[in-house]
Amino acid sequence: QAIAILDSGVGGLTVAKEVMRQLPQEKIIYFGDTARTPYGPRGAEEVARFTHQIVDYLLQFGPKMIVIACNTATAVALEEIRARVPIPVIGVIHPGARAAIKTTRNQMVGVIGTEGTIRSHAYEQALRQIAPQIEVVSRACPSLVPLVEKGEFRTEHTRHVVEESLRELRLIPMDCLILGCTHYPFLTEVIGEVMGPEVTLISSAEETAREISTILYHKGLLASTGTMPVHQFFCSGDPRMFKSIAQTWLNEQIKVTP
Ligand code: DGN
Repeated sequence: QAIAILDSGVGGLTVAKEVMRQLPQEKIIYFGDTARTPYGPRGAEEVARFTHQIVDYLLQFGPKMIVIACNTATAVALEEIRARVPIPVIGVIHPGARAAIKTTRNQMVGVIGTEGTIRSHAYEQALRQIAPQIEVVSRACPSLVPLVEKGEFRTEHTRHVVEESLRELRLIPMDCLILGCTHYPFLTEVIGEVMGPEVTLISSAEETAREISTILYHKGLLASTGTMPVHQFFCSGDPRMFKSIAQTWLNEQIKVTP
């Protein structure tokens, strides 16, 4: 039985990679909705509808768990999907918030994400529920996902767009910044350079993988020892760019089914 991971495109691969590292025996079935990316500018209802469709598609494979590796989809659909699906379902917002709470020293945390995620205030809620003293400053960065989907991680243009997107946040004395979109870890180097060394960048991938591990352990669902998983990748659009980005990021050859 596999762990099913979904995103609007290549972003969830940042979570998949961490799952492969922390849980090397687990098989992953990944779905990237590259034909309909980006989700950020879409309304909540539409993103929720797409997420339900992908979950239904993935359920055909009889997974043991579903990971909504997209903040935009987590913000609008996690609770509904949890309520209707009989297996564990997790999103990426709570793990990201938890990682920031562990990291911040000055209790001032920045959040960047898509318009959908920022509009939902899901991070503020997740952070304040656990640590009400934390001050949260958030900004939508709608230009970043399209750059990542095009594989433009380190170009001059990317640097310029990141600088523009983070211009106001740089003036705020936060000590950590949540990359509240699973696409953003592809831009870690540039974002790190722009924010400067005093700001720790938080990706939810590591903490999400840890949560998956804990749930599978407690439910007695960890893969049996000695299995060598063959992961499966699906995308709804042209598989060429997806495959090229995925192979470079995961550092392995993969097969992508369109
Ligand atoms: N990777 C998605 C997220 O974490 O919000 C965003 C993708 C998008 O489609 N804008």
